[in-house]
Amino acid sequence: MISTKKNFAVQAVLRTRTIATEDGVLTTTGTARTEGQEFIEASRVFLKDDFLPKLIYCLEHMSDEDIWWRPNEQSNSAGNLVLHLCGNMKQWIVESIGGVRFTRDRDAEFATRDPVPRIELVANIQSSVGEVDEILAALPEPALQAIYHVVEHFSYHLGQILYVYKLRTGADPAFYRHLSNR
Ligand code: NI
Repeated sequence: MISTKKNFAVQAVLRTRTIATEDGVLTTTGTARTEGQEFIEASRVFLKDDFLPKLIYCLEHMSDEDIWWRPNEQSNSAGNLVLHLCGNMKQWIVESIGGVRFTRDRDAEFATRDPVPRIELVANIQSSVGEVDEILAALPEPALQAIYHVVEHFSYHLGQILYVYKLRTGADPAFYRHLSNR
């Protein structure tokens, strides 16, 4: 859990973003000196402390059949979307910003039909987010556009995966229960 220490009053919206933890609010540290640094830190919080745990929750609460289920050939399975998120983060951040060579096979991310074991999917997304986080932690402030793309892209596909999770399990993970007064 990242604590809140507000040193100055900019970026209030990012700093007070709430996620669904039992005990409440997840924010940046408030120690960033520039808006660019605050943006980078907030992006790390989104990816590592907000999106990643939700994605792993879904994977751990679906069967392999659910993870690789697709409603039709035009729609991706949750498993394929996880492979796709890993490829996207490695290309845009790890290779483009971090300079670590990575040969992406984007088509294979969508084409894979042999179920990749859940444990491998989880390890893959964890290490991809971990590599991204390390690079962003050491980044002064360029490449905001790439970070913006990767964060919005992760959120977009996380929403699809959550939708599959609900369709297949009939369960509600209640990630946003803190926003409801019922
Ligand atoms: Ni995509």
